[in-house]
Amino acid sequence: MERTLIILKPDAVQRGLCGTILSRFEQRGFRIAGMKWLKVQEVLAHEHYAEHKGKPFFKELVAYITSAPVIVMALEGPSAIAAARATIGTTNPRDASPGSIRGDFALEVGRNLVHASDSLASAERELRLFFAKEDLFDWDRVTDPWVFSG
Ligand code: D4T
Repeated sequence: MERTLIILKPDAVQRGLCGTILSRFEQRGFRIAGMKWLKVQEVLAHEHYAEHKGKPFFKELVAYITSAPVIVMALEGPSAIAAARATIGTTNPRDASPGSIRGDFALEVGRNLVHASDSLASAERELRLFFAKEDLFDWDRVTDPWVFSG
C-alpha cells in the first residue's frame, strides 16, 4: 500500500473540474487519506518545486500554483504512485492519452490541471510538506472499509 500527493491545481478549481477529477480517482479505487483546500504560499511553492529551481519555466510555475486556491489530497492504494501518474497522463497534456485526466481535459503544459508525486521519495517529501501525519486517516483501523458504522 502506498500514499501519493495529488494537487488539483488552480485551473482545475477555476474551471470547475474538481469533482470530475476527484471522481476519476475514486472510480479507480484510491482511498482518500487526507484532503484540504488552501492557497499555496510562495515559500511552499518553492519547496514543492525545488527540483525545478533555475529552469526557464520556474517563475511561471510558481506564479501559476500560487495564483488561486488548490485542493491537495493524500490518496492511497496498491502502487498508488505509479497508478496515479497513469491516471493523470503525461506532463504535457498535448501528448497525454485519451482516457487520462490531462488527455481528456487539458492542452497546455503550463495549465495541466493536476499534480501527482512521481516517486516514493517525492511522495514522502511532498506529503510531509502538505500534511501533518495526524491529519491523515488510518484506513487500516476500519475493519470493513466499504461499510462505515456510526
Ligand atoms: P507536476 O509536478 O505539476 O505534477 O507535473 P509533473 O510531475 O507531471 O511534471 P514535472 O514535475 O516535470 O513539471 C512540473 C511542472 O512544470 C510545468 N512545466 C514542466 C512547464 O511549465 N514547462 C515545462 O517545460 C515542463 C517540463 C508543468 C509541470
